[in-house]
Amino acid sequence: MEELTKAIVELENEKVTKMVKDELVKGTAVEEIVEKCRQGMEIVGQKFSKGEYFLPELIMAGEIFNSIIEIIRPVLAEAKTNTVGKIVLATVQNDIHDIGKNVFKGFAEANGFDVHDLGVDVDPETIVNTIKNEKPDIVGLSCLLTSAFDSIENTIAKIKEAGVRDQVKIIIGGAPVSEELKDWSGADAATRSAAEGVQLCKELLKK
Ligand code: B12
Repeated sequence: MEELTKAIVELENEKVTKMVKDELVKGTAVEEIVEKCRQGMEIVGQKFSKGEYFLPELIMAGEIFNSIIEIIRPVLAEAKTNTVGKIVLATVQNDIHDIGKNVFKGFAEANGFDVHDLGVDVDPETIVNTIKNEKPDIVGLSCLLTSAFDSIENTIAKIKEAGVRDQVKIIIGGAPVSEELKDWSGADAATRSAAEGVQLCKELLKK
């Protein structure tokens, strides 16, 4: 296992912070650093499933990742270019995970997207109203809980009902999403990676 991934799994906050800073000094791409950390979070999740870790460990892992985001934010801000499109972003209803969403937001902004972030546990009505008011090109929905898959489907159904479905492209992201989930829910794209998500958004703009 990568040292950085291992330090996340072992919840060594100070070590992780130092390693991320060292990687940046070495010139490692932010995407690569985030991926190593994401893998660590996946293992933390597996340990939680197996009963080796409990909620406090999950919370601690979340806090560690948030401090990583703070370190990489200025690097991403430097990369900022001209605006290429607008994204309305939210974690779906009944889901409060936001770390992956925030990573995607940072990557998207660094690639010229204007991101309107609605936060977590966002109900479909709020998303529909924001589409009407903000007129985004893309709606990004984050989901980490399989129990919140219905919220994705429900959100897209409400977007259709409101008559604004053909005004936006919809991308879903998060550890459990798949092509099957994309087809089932009626989204346009799906990914488990923020970096790939940005590429998909650029492609969606062309369609
Ligand atoms: C940290 C964590 C938490 C933290 C979240 C803190 C926060 N502010 O987000 C806390 C402690 C609050 C938490 C709570 C819970 N959690 Co939790 N959590 C995790 C954990 C360990 C890591 C998630 C994470 O941040 N990963 C790191 C990020 C960077 O990765 P990511 O989210 O996948 O995002 C990447 C991509 O997916 C993508 N992406 C993400 N969103 C989007 C959006 C778009 C538009 C795009 C393009 C891309 C994109 O970009 C990111 C970078 O590449 C996962 C394990 C896992 N495998 O994911 C469990 C996990 C998701 N949690 C789980 C559970 C069960 C819970 C709880 C129900 C626990 C409980 N008993 O209370 C609650 C849920 C509360 C709720 N209603 O939402 C389960 C879900 C199981 C399932 N079948 O659904 C998991 C899988 C753990 C496990 N293996 O059991 N959790």
